[in-house]
Amino acid sequence: MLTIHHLNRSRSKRVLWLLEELGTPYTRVDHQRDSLTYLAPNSLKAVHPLGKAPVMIDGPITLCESSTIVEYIIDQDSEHRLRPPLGSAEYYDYMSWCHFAEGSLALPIIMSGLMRAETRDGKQPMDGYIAKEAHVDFSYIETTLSKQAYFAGSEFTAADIMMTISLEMAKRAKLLEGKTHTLAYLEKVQQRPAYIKAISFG
Ligand SMILES: N[C@@H](CCC(=O)N[C@@H](CS)C(=O)NCC(=O)O)C(=O)O
Repeated sequence: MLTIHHLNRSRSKRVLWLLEELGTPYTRVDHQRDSLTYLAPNSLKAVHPLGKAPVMIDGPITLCESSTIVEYIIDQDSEHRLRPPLGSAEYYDYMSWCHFAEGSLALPIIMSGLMRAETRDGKQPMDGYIAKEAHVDFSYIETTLSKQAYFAGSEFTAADIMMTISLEMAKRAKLLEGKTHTLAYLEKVQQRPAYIKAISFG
């Protein structure tokens, strides 16, 4: 049975909604945001180092990222309902929108929320939020790369291509200082012939 760690007023609603649509059985564990900072409680950090919701646990598998959890749940469904057939044009539209939601769209929405908080004698100023996010995310990345060669384990995958470009931006923004494993990883993947060929195109 799947366990979903749910935080009130959060993206874990996506996962609960999907499970309800499919009628997939699950156990829900509730966590409550701090009423002042609106941050997640420490109980979520005990479940996953990012301390964010949603988190899904299924036996030995613990997953964060709502989009990954959504794919996992649909993979388990015998008819793979609510996902167009793999390889169809609709499937790639589906994938684009799933990535768009957390990739392109999240930034302007979060930035506009932060700008509003900043101009309202915010209890949680923008700098503090960004520093906290950067610390949590880059520590998580550093720990991951201290234990394994690539993001998805011992083999290079497209997840490394996705992450490398983001890490290059982070490095330019001086967010990787002191992150020795992450910097070594970057140097390693940047030596791949296909990477070198890709950057030769400008
Ligand atoms: N990209 C992640 C975002 C996870 C995330 O930021 N979750 C928020 C709730 S929507 C959270 O747990 N925030 C509490 C905190 O950062 O303390 C996903 O889609 O699951």
